[in-house]
Amino acid sequence: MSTTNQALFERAQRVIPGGVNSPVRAFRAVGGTPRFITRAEGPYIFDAEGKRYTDYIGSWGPMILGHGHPAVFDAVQRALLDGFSFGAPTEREIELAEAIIALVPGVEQVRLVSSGTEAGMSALRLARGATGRSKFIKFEGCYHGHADPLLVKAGSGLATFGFPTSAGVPEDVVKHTLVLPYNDIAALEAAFDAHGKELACVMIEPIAGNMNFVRASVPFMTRLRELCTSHGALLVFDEVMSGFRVALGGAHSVYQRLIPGFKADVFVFGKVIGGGMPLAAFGASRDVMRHLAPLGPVYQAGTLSGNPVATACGLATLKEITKPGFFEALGAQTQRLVEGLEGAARDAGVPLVGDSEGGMFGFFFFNQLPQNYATVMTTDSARFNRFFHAMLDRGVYLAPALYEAGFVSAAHTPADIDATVAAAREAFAAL
Ligand code: KE4
Repeated sequence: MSTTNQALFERAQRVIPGGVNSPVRAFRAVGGTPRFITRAEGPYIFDAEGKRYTDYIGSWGPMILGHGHPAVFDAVQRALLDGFSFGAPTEREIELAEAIIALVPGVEQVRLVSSGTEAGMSALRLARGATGRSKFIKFEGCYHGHADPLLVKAGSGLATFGFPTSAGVPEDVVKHTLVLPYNDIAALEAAFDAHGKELACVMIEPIAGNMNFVRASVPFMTRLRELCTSHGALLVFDEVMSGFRVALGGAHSVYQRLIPGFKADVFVFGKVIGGGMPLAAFGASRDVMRHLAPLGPVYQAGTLSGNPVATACGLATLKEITKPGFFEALGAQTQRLVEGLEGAARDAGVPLVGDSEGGMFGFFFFNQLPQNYATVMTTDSARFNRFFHAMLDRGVYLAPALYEAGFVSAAHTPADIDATVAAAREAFAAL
């Protein structure tokens, strides 16, 4: 039955709130009708009207290999033949935990879960249980999933609605959550002066993809590490988006190169680690992880945690991205895209700046790279929305919100990148 995106959207809205199972998909920030995707292949996705788009969302990060990678498909198919879910330990969970530990210095043990929200929520509970403290710091513009204590000035989704917090989150659940401006050393020092010994942790997106693309500055990250160490607070790296995406060792490896001896304490992973299947993880030293049930008093559990099919998908994905040269090639393509967009904008007299690391990128209709959420939200959203639709009309699927990051996969060829830049040239001319 051939049908249109609009017809599907109307039907969906009758039975699913907003017609979507995750708010950002509803195109509320950019307007217009969401595309209902029927299938995907390599760097492309196809909508209900048979239109092809070059995909720069990649399921919001997981599809780093592109869609339908044969080795991943085979691994998932084989896993399915052995069973969908057992609710019992499997060797593959050990293999995935070992693979993560091998790639992330500082992680000695891992717990697998089913979503980034679950991983972030559990990492916070673990940090609180391990330190016996309740307060923690997060940063405006960073999003760590939708667990109540973390839904305070979240940077993803809520940023559009402008709600400082989500409805339904009782005041006393967020009273321990301190929200600071990103990259603001003075605010950080003041918060530690006031609450240092009460802080269980500081949770941060080291390269923030939920306010498009903002890097923690080296001085800020250096000071953050010092303050956490001197006050006994755990430094929690939320690498759900940046992990195995900006580099094989995630943003952590980027900051280890920039800051000698740098190490975070707790890590949160998702997206790429599941290869498109529901799988996420959190990890830390053995000394921190020993607080988790069944060893310790911090409870955490999950029916589908470490699911055998999802772990097969994640392992097959990891196997591909650890191949020599993978990130060099991916980084070069992503850089080519950003430089192409900047060049097209410059030739059209449109202020646009971009940045990228590995397979993750961002760009702003602005004259310099924002260093925090407040600045990101002053960038030209009307122009972004017009650009978004001009590109969508030309078969390029960018993130439908100016505060979201973009993703390039290994399946994107130089020709795909050049075609995207050509579409941008047309879009700028049309704007
Ligand atoms: P999930 O529960 O959506 O798997 O992960 C939550 C999460 C945690 N931490 C970071 C840094 C994240 O980026 C996310 C989820 N990212 C959003 C994109 N901005 C997912 C897309 C969506 O909400 O639909």
